[in-house]
Amino acid sequence: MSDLVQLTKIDGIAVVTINNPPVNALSAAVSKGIADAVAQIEKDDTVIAVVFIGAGRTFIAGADIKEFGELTSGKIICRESLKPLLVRIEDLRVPVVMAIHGTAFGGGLELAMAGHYRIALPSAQVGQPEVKLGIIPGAAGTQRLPRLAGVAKAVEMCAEGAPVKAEDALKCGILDRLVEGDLLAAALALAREVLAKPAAKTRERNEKLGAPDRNAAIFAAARETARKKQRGLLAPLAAIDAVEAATTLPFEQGCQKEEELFTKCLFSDQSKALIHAFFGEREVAKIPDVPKETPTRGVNSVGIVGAGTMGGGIAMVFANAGIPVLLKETDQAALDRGLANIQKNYANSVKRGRFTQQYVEERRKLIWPTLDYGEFAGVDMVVEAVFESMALKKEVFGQLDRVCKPGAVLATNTSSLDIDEIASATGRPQSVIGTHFFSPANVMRLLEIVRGASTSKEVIATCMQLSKKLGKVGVLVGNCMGFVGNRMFGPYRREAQFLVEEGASVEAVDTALYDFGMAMGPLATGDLAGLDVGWRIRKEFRHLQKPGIRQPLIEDRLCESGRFGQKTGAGWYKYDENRKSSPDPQVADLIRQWTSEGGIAQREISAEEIVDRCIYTLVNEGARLLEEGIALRAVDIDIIYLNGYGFPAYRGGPMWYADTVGLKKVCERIREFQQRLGIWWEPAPLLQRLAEKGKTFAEFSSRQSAAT
Ligand code: 3H9
Repeated sequence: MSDLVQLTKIDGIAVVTINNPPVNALSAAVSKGIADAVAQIEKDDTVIAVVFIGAGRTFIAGADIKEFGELTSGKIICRESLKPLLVRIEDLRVPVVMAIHGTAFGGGLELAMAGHYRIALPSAQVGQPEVKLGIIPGAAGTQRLPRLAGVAKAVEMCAEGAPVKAEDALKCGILDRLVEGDLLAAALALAREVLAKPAAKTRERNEKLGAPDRNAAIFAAARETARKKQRGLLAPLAAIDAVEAATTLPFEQGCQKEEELFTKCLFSDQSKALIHAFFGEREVAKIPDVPKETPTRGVNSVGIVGAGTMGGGIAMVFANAGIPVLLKETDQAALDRGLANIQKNYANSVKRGRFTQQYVEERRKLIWPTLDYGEFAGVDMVVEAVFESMALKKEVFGQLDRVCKPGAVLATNTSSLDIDEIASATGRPQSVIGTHFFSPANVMRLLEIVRGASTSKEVIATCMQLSKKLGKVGVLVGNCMGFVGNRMFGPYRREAQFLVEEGASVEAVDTALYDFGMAMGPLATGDLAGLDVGWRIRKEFRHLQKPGIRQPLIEDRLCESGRFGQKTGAGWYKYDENRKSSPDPQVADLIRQWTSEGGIAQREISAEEIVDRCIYTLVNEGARLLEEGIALRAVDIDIIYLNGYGFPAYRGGPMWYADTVGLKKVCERIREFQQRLGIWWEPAPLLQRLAEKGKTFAEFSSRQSAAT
């Protein structure tokens, strides 16, 4: 018997304990351990019942995802199917009780469903989250789940992948009993209780499989929802097909259909990209020179300077994590406006069913208004969220330096300004760090954490840990204009504008990128964020522009004519009172007029060119950031783009996408653009080198990590 799976016997009941920390992933070795245990149980006539349980913090969080990567990359050539083993468990002549705590996800739930009874702690969760990895359940989950939970619930769980709380799982029939306290004792008691009852095999329970008419409506609605809410993803549709097979085919044939769909999904680029994103999200938490033993500072109270859109949103983020907030403004009217906005946002969350009224009231009580910096004397951390002006930020940090206690973390929510210059306004630059939240701060998952030249490792570790507590994905980046996300976004939006100037319509540019999978087109994004923001920055930095280099001309003109985007009802598009956009012929006329004045030739531009120019400019700038060390690894850039900029997760992020296309091909296309369009398209040196050597960004990053 392996260390990963232990078989013991308690009063005739065989107890199979899975012990593969941290999450008891069902690796090949664990499956082998379970198969060995089952073989022994099959041979042992004295066994009267069986209990399966997980050691440590969970039951089983699913198949070992790392092994999927090894399989699709050819490192291992075959994976033994779990299905026959599950049938053997289901066919055991004695009752089998699955005892669930923590999570029974993916293969974990599939194993649990092969038992005859399922008992769980109320805190447990079950789910088939495979679609989030671009695959579908592969061990008969799509066939057993509808037999336990009914067709509608099974379709929802397999196609959407959301976890289901124990209480709901009990209601829909996935679980048979919830217990408080000692789970093993309760499972043994249940096993004894059901000794005399014939064991119901899930695969033979057909009563919940429904009628064809009703099922047809369920599948049609699910497909429509999947196409809308999981746009571009193949796995949700495959999952629906597989559950449908459970309702039309006998179990074994249904399983075959599931296997075909599973294999197709597993070897798809989408699945590789989503698995990259899953591990990437965990990888970015690991900072090579900030080991996980680095001491952290406790953050149990926070001050926020500025109650505008960002400050208010950030206050909600901390309050939602249970951390009390002192929210400061310069005058009572601004403070009242900020608090009213917070109240409105919370009310909307209640209306949309995201939070309960009680939850919101409790959170709201954690936000305390103040006009006085003096009140920040006791807080553990301050986040400055004032207007993007260096002079103002330095003044704020000077004040904070005077009032805050030693050891307080002093963070700035700048989206582009120099952290070191801000830190220079204090006598403690080691405590100063950037925390770049994305708007709306209480919704967006990304948090760029910006390391200044003097920021201490302790402060970095504190903010990385805090990001998790706040429900954010924290990515550590270096200090430069725009950091990682915005430094790449600048060229991306610039290219979108050049395309419009050269003859592509506003809608054609946005549609091409939307169809590529971006949450929104670049021009519509500008309208949403406010075109005036970039316009002001460009005006401030115009003196730095090199003469003779092409600059976009239309957005500045739109701003000069008062078109700031959604907030003024007009930008690249026009907007009605509900902020619904429509193409504006007036803009098309203005563009024609301005480009003709500027002498820019017009031509037909394909969707392919639009996508290549916009996405490859992201990649090219990403390569520079990587070589400069501003981004630690290619995956850090990917995670930033997936969580902060609406890049489609099933393409894995810009750097992963480029690796998938092949850097040689990407570099050749960039050279083609360079010849035709000039200076902005000089290929990044790192990209050129990797392309020449036939390497990927991922390989470059893993070599860098190994070297540190
Ligand atoms: C599947 O089951 C297919 C089946 O149909 C069978 C087909 C035959 N594998 O997230 P955390 C690692 S597909 C390998 O930080 P938390 C994770 O990388 C699978 N590794 O903890 C991390 O490693 P490190 C379906 C895994 O408490 C460490 O464990 N299941 C796996 O915040 C801790 O993870 C899923 O999709 C895995 N399955 O969250 C569930 N899971 O420390 C995926 C985790 O080196 N997992 N790791 O960075 C999760 O959703 C979360 O990990 C969970 C715990 C909620 C369980």
